[in-house]
Amino acid sequence: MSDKIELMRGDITTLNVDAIVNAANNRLIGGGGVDGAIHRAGGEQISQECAAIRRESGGCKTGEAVITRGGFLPCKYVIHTVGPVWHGGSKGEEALLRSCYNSSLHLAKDHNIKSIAFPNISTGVYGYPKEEAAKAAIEEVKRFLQGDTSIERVIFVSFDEENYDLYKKLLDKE
Ligand code: AR6
Repeated sequence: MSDKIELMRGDITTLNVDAIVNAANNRLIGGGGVDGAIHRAGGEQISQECAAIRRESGGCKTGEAVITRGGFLPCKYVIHTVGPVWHGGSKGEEALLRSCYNSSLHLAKDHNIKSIAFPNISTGVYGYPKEEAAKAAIEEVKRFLQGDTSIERVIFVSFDEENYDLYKKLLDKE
């Protein structure tokens, strides 16, 4: 495993890192899953900054990422990215999912972020198959880290056991 990549199981909102990534929706209005947990724990600052982005640009396109501060969360920033809804794989889902990781890491670099935690984007209500999602996520992060020395820590956070076991298997293979 790359010494910059870590895996943990648990709730991403508890992490004391520079940035956590949110699996958001296009309107940045909060929702269920990890998005709901982040908005609940982070409070008003996050929803107000999301509202400002919505007024300015309509929200966030699928595969892209925007940034807010962390409100009451222990992290400094939240990077909101919107994963693809799984439609069977022929609607560009993989490229969009890869783009979520890549856009989030670029935004992190632009904000001088050294440590960043990712949830398993799209693998909840958006229905992306977990193993394919994990492979794409790990490949994108590694590719980015190969060309970049500013980010020191990337943490994959799995909430459910199935995702955790998949990441463990894939990362241990390295
Ligand atoms: N910490 C880390 N991971 C979590 C947490 C948590 N607190 N809670 C859930 N997960 P999902 P999506 C995991 O559904 O599929 C929202 O309503 C969960 O086990 O949160 O990208 C948004 O507003 C799963 O593996 O996101 C969008 O409308 C992963 O997070 C939509 O859901 C992603 O599941 C986005 O769907």
